[in-house]
Amino acid sequence: MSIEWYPGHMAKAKRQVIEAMPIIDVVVEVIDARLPLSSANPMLEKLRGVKPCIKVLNKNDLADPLVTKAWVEYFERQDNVRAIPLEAKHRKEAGQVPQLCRRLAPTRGVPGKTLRVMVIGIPNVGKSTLINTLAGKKMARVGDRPAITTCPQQIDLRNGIHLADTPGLLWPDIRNQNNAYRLAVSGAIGESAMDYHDVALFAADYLLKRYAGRLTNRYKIEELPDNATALIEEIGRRRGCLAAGGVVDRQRAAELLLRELRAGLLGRISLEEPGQDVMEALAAGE
Ligand SMILES: Nc1nc2c(ncn2[C@@H]2O[C@H](COP(=O)(O)OP(=O)(O)O)[C@@H](O)[C@H]2O)c(=O)[nH]1
Ligand SMILES: [Mg+2]
Repeated sequence: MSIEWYPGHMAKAKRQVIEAMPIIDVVVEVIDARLPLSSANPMLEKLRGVKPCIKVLNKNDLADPLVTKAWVEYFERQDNVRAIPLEAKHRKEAGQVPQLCRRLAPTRGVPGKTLRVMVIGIPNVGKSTLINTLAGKKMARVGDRPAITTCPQQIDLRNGIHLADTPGLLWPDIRNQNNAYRLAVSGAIGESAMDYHDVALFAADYLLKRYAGRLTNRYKIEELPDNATALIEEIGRRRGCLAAGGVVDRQRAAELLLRELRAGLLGRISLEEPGQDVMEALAAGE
């Protein structure tokens, strides 16, 4: 799962997206509904220019429905942009994507005028899953290598729409520490890249602030501690993550919290809300 981005990879991936763009009628940008900005590459806005775009807020099954609703409104205020929350492996939900493509490019998708669609996004957001669901069989490449061919093969969806079979691959902005933490919490970037306990501390701090009730429910902690370190200790104690001498094994407690959060066991949780990036930039004195 760990993704190593080198300048060479990035330049090549970007070039491939640029080369594919001229023939594309609608860009389908897949982002993670739990962290829509952190899981995007801001450069895509420039690369797609005036091309219409569908923001697929994927992994909607894991995200907080109220926050997702706010994100849909946020994105739909942008020109030429539509946003739909969905679960990529859900056939009916994914089926909304080609329908929206038609609405965004009404002159295409008729005989002689194929509507060409490309799925773009950072690693692990669900691009291949979405392509597989739309194609109806396993044909998209699985894995995170950038497209190998500069002229991607097209999948004929048999409704006037052609879908590039290799997703456009871009990278997240992990120079921003908060973005990097959110991506790590979501499972999008490899554990090797960050300290597990640090990532869990970030998650614990956020959960205490925004989803305290979920912590109480899941871990049966009536009086929640006021800080992330103490919370992880308490979760470890309650779940028997103990090392020799009966002290809490914080690493194991951290892993448990992250695993359960990612699996949706604390309920549907979003890690980012509209406007949060502005607040964070202000807090950082930028
Ligand atoms: N819960 C959930 N998991 C998803 C969804 N879509 C994809 N995934 C999972 O996310 C991981 C990455 O998916 P993949 O399609 O390979 O992402 P890609 O790197 O963008 O092509 C896989 O483990 C998928 O099963 C979704 O809608 N909900
Ligand atoms: Mg893939």
